[in-house]
Amino acid sequence: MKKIAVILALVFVMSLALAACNNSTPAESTPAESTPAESTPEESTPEESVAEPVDESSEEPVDESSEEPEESSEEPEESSEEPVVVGDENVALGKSYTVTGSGKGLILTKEQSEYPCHYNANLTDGVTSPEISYAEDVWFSVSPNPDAGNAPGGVCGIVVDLGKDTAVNCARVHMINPGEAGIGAPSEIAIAVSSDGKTFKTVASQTSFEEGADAYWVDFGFDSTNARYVQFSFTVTAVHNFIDELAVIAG
Ligand SMILES: [Ca+2]
Repeated sequence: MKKIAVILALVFVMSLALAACNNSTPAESTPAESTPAESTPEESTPEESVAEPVDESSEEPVDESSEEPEESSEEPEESSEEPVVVGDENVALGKSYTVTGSGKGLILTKEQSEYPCHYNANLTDGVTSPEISYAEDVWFSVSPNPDAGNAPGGVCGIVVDLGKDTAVNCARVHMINPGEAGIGAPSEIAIAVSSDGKTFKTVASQTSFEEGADAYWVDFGFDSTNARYVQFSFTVTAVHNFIDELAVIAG
């Protein structure tokens, strides 16, 4: 009987031990469950990394699509500016003009100067020269010469009368600056427009010009405006500033 009692006691003790083990197992499994809980943020990390490429892929097409309309929107702007330069209706052709100072190009006789000259080319006859020449009236000298010049105070104003209010958007000056014989470029050319010939509004200007053996056009584009009078103002310091044609483009 004692043996049986001892066996029963052992069995009881073992069952207690097993019960303790069973209780501790779920206790240990709790942190084990927390482990997958910790892995949850890990799982969210791959989700974020997955979301990133999605965002990138979604941004790329958005950027491309957004750039395309911008480019396409620039094209019409460029094309709308082209007519300013390529317009071929010169509404100043054959029109009259006034010049400050002497009222004409620089003309000096032998009595007036050791360098006599006759630089009084017609500025609205449509005739231009591709190169430098000192022959009579091939070029028109804008000059601050105090005796016979047309730029009193260093500024020459030439006003072309178009005859009536006209929609214009570009003024042009044909000029040459070989950098020799006292021929320089103006320090500034400004364009102003008016309907009454009294009140002028400056619409364009330029302060830097080429130097070289070839003549060239300088274009002054501006927003289309109605004007009858177009003033070309030349600020000069050199003895001669050669021009031979002024044009005003309709547009
Ligand atoms: Ca001419």
